This record gives sequence, C-alpha cells and structure tokens, in this order.
Amino acid sequence: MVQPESREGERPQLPPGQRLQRGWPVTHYGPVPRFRPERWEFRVFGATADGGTHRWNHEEFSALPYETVVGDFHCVTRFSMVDVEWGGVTARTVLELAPPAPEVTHVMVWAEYGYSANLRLSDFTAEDAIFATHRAGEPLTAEHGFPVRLIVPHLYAWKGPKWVRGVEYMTADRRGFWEERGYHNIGDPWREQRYSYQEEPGDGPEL
Ligand SMILES: Nc1nc2c(c(=O)[nH]1)N[C@H]1C(S)=C(S)[C@@H](COP(=O)(O)O)O[C@H]1N2
Ligand SMILES: [Mo]
Repeated sequence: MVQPESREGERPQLPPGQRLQRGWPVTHYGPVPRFRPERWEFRVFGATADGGTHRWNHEEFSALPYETVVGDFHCVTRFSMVDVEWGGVTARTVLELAPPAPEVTHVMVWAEYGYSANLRLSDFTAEDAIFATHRAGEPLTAEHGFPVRLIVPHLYAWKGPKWVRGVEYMTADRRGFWEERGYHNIGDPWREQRYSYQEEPGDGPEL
C-alpha cells in the first residue's frame, strides 16, 4: 500500500523498521579521540582536479562559510531522530573549494583512528550533506564528533563519520569501515539497505 506523505501537524514518517528516539544517544566503535588543534587538519586528497592535496587547519576550517541544514538521522540499530538542525560546512562548499577530477565517482570520508565511510559522489553532492560543527546552534560535544562530523541525512548514520579528518576523491568504489564488515555499500534507509547480503549487482564492490 502506498503511504501518504507526512502532513503538517502529524508525526513525520520514518523509514521502514525505524523508531523515534528521544534524546541523542552516542554510538560509535572505539574510543573518543582527543582533539589537538595544533595537529588537526582537514585534508582533501586523491583525484583532485589540480592533482594536489588541499588542507585547512582548524582556524582556517572554522573560517569557511557556515551554513545550516535540517535533516533526519537514522541509525541502522533502528533509532531515528527527525528535523535536526546541523550547522557547518556543506559538502558542496568543500567540492567547490577543492574540486574533484572529472573521473571521480566516489568519495571516502576518513576520520580519526582510520574510521572511514564510502559514498557515491551523487550522495556526497546532496544539498544537505554537511560537515557539521554544530547541532541546534551548539558546538558538537566530543562524543558526537567534535570538531567536525559528516551528516548525510538521506543515508544511514554510519555513513557520517565523527571526528572527520579528510576526504579522498576516488575514481572507483571501495568499501569503508562498516561496509567491509557486513553493512550495505549504499545504505539508503528508505530502501532499508542495512546489510551487505541485501546488495544487488551494481551496488558496490563485493565483500
Ligand atoms: N568515527 C566514527 N564515526 C561514526 C561511527 C564510528 O564508529 N566512528 N559510528 C557511526 C554510527 S553507526 C552512527 S549511528 C553515528 C552515531 O552518531 P552519534 O553518536 O553522534 O549519535 O555515528 C557514525 N559515525
Ligand atoms: Mo549507527
């Protein structure tokens, strides 16, 4: 049966198998990294248009255009939050400042301790994909990814690394941290793409 779109005043519709969560739980693998501003940099590398690596230290990154987006947040463990306001630097801004070569099809977003998530370039260029530094006007806490975490509202939240340190432009797809450990290569919650065994030919490199 086709579900009606959510109407004003009604609870927004959630992707299949998800439930609304009050509050904001902390979910990640491994320890929370310590932020060392003097060592921190945000690096865009791989198949850039000019062949070079683009770097911003924390002061420079903080000076990039600040925008806000409103989006949902869906964890594959089935909790969701809706209409969250995120502030930071949009993926589109990063793509403009550090353009990819024309052959780029995917990106790998890298975080502290080698956590990574791969995205199709077409997911990364979404209007509401954002390197968030703030949530509802407040700086992120350490557990939630301070100083920078990626948010891609239309994908499961594991596709949004906390403690981001870099973006690698790729000319072919490669699986990231959870994608190598049995999670779906694309991770669209509306299609309930949770696990790698649900993948169809063309969804990504085989496990
Ligand atoms: N670096 C890093 N980022 C990560 C993870 C992780 O283990 N390490 N877990 C992901 C998962 S599965 C989820 S649901 C969200 C949780 O974000 P939160 O703790 O701010 O709610 O972060 C994502 N980003
Ligand atoms: Mo998650």
